[in-house]
Amino acid sequence: MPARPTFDLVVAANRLPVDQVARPDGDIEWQRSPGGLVTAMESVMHDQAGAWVGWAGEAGAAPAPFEDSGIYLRPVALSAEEVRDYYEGFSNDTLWPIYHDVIVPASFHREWWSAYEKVNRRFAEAVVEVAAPGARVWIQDYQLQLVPALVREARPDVRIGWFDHIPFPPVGLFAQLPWRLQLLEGLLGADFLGFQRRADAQNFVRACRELLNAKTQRDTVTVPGSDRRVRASAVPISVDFAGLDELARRPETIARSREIRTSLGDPKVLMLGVDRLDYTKGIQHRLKAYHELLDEHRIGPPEVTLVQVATPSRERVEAYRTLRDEIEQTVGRINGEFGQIGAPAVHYLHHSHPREEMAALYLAADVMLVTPLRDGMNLVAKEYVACRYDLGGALVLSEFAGAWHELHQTFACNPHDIEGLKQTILRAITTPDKEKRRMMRALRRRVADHDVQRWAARFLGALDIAPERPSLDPSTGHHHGDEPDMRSNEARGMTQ
Ligand code: GDG
Repeated sequence: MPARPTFDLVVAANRLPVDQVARPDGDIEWQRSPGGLVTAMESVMHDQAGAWVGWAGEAGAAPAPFEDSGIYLRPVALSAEEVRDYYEGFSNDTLWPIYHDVIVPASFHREWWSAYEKVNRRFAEAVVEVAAPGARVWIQDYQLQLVPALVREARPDVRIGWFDHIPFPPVGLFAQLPWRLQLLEGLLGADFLGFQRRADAQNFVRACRELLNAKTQRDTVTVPGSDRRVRASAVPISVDFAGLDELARRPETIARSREIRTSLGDPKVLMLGVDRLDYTKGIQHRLKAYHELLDEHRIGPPEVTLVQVATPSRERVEAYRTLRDEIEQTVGRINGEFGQIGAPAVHYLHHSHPREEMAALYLAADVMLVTPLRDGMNLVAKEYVACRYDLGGALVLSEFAGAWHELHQTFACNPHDIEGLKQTILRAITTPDKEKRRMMRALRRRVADHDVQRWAARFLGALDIAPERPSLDPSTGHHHGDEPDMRSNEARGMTQ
């Protein structure tokens, strides 16, 4: 048997960046899923070979490891019960609600926790198997919070980073978790922990101080019972700006965006929402504001219309099934009351679309509605900006999205304030084009400069120097506290 290959860079994420598709002849093949994370990884993997550890998406035995476009993929098996308990259960029905302000109540089940522990152990074993001596290991997200400590236990030679794609909750909410200490100890196995916002990193540091009695200083936690230090700071994720900009400029995309507008009856104002169908995304709040605007005759079809893409998500979790029913009922009611023949008030699409179609939709939309109640970052907001090479469009953005801390020239809103949201939507419609172009230009500068390639480079740079030089930002040489986020936005006021 040939020796198993090992790699200097190992990524571990719940999902592999490929999907299994059955061919007509019954064979299966793998299709690359074009997420931002994959693009980011490709950008850091050209001069070093990398491996990716993750679940292939189907319950049962794992396929053998294989290579895809230069990345060694190491599948991890999950049984049907593990998918239910580790993934749908503990990850999506315990951690997800706690980490998103308990918008819906969280469920606590001890057998879910056991499955979470067991699966995290399996991921750690796979990482250990493919990591070369001294490798950099980059673990992704809330499904794998125990992996850092498990990898460290087996392999003190490797450097371990973890990135949190979702918010990290305030200690008052985090403390509800019966397994809060194990989760913190799991994460403290890392050398560097990256978060979307400074507030998330601060929540983590505070949880270590209050729940573990750990010594903390600014962004650094000293692991109790040792002198090892772990750094926790903000490295906000982004999108492949150049790739999206290029896609949006293609003649086919431009033609398709015109075609979309024509088939919608050439509305004066096309509004767009694009979300996974999730209760964190504020889809109901958005529909309520829209419904009231129609009801008050401030807007109406055929001049104004709304396209809502709600991509199917986590359909076996009860809260998601209920949400889908609620949203579909609301859409039906709005269309029943305000639609006209050939001109519905809401075009609701509950299926996913190819990336080319998404780019055409972004390019077609005059007003993009991004109104989450809580969101780690929200890539849709940044994708919209990256596609608007024409400087058209207006972005309505919730203060509760991580993206709001970076994207300053938006129509900012508090989605809980329905009256305020209505005003903001009207302002996004009526603000003169010249002003909107100025805003879009500023937004594009920000996203172009802070793209996903830079995010990955910053994360790995921080991992390389942590924790010896804890407070230095590798990309700018500035201290992290200098980052323009929350404070500058607060200074502007939230009413823009
Ligand atoms: C988590 C955090 C954080 C959606 N529908 C289709 C489609 N999409 C793509 C979008 C976008 C992605 O899915 C959704 O990303 P978001 O960032 O908006 O939200 P989450 O899925 O909740 O992601 C979030 C993110 O992780 C990254 O760290 O920003 O806060 O919750 O890229 O374009 N793509 C295609 N067809 C669709 O129908 N092709």
